[in-house]
Amino acid sequence: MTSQNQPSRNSGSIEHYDAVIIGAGVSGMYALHHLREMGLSVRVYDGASDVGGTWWYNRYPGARVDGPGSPFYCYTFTDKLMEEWDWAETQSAQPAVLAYLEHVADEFDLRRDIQFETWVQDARYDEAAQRWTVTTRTGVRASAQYLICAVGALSTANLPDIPGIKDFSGETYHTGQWPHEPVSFKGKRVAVIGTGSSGIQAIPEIAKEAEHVTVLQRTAQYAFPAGNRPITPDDMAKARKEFGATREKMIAHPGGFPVDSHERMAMDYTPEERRARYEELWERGSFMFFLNGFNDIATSEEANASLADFVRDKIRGIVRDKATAEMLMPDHFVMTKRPILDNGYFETYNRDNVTLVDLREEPIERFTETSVVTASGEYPIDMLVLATGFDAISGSMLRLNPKGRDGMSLKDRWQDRFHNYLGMTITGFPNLFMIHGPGSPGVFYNMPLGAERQLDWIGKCMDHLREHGMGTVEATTESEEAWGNEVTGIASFTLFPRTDSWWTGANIPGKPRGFSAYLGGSLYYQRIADVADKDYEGFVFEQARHADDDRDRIA
Ligand code: N01
Repeated sequence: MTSQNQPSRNSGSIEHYDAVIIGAGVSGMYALHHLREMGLSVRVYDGASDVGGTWWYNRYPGARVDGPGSPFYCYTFTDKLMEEWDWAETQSAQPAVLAYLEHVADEFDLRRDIQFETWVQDARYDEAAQRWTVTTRTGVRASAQYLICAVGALSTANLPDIPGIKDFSGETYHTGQWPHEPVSFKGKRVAVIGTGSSGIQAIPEIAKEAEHVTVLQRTAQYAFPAGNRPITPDDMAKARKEFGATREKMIAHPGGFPVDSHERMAMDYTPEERRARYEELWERGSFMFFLNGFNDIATSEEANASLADFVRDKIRGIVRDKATAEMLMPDHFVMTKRPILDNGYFETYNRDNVTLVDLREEPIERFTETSVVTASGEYPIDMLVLATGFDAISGSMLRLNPKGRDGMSLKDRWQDRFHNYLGMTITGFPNLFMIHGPGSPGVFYNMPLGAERQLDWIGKCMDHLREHGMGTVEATTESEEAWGNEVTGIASFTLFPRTDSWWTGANIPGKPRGFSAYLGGSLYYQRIADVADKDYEGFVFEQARHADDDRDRIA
């Protein structure tokens, strides 16, 4: 392996590295740091002009962390960051998260190995060389033994194909591709499509400024009070002091959060006791509703109904107009679409300048230059905000569409199912590792911590190859098959697969439907550690065929 301080060799038009990383978001940044610390030469490519990934792109009004919150939406690999960074709110706003990530990049001098504004348009495996070659849109070519795809679980925008949408002449923005220049809603009639987390965060903010907001809702949603709170200097001092113990708690928790586990089941309590607990959690707000409520909400229809009824009553209590409140009633199992936290979303419908349109009653027929036309009417608008989500989990890998052995494309490999082993590797794609890919806990786990843990495993696997003189590691089809069955088997014990959501791929027309996240929580990390302990059970290795110095000739 080349040392991190040694410049990469450039033979004509191709650069050589030990590892190429695609993506400079939370995962790609840690990947770079970790692999560099191991002594590898590393190059990162990212289409954005700076670090941050999802936090660089999602700048829409109201965007903020909604998980259990800062100071825990952060890296844990060093105490240093915790010691020197002050968080101001429990659910940091997007600019604060981005500032933190920029600080991390400064602190670890990450940018010197990242090439920004560089879109990787091709990645293909060269069997003779046992290496990956990536080509960027600007014509840069690089070869590497390892390809780390830190391409983001929620980064390929879902742009709806609605007749006439391209003819609309007003401003159009997708929340996940929000402009860097300020967007003014003042005096404008704004239509918003989408009431997932992004729409529900953005709508109250847009409504404060716009002349009128028309919300085009396809699926009514449950949303819970965000309960965002300031973090005082005393809170920060305490968090710093306890960070070691907090980290241990995060590792022990099924979702990677610093919360005590519990065994409470909703159906063990009387309806009155359940309601009292829900009230208490509603008052407090935050993701604690799910982490500290009852454990059977996602598995028992009855338990689920008890919470769904509670939230529907809350919506009726908040929204004054009865007809609007009824349109806002969700009818799917609560929590089986990604839970949403809101900052005054339902209250927004009490404003005079907000109209809700139920697309199940009046579907969108088309856009004109100046309006959106539904089955029952025409709504003149000046601006369209698409909060329509993402081709999630597998979408960014498919957009990259790497070509593995025999030139096989990932699109072909994944035509009917997102075949993978341990959520990180794919048969036919040796030495390619995905972070937060299908088959991993991904979005069901504290994502910065999940990325650290996956990358630590990947680093050890790379060490194993080096120590044994191996050139490649690759999953077997049998291990992929068994892993796929394990993932769907765990999901089948829950209500999750029974609702259409981006978790099941149902939001993207034509996408194979299947629940692709590993729902076993922290058990996943035990599983991948066991595989490593058993000499990487389920993988095959090839001897290294070339010494480092042969690469120039081969490429
Ligand atoms: O996307 P979504 P999102 N016509 O897919 C609707 C994370 N996140 O960007 O439900 C009409 O959830 C679609 O309707 P339906 C978080 O994990 C985190 O909001 O498919 N409507 C839905 O209402 C989140 O879950 C934060 O029927 C159409 C909406 O658009 C994930 O990102 C903040 C449509 C899409 O909702 C994605 O959230 C924000 C069409 N053709 C997001 N197509 C944090 O706070 C789609 N819709 C950390």
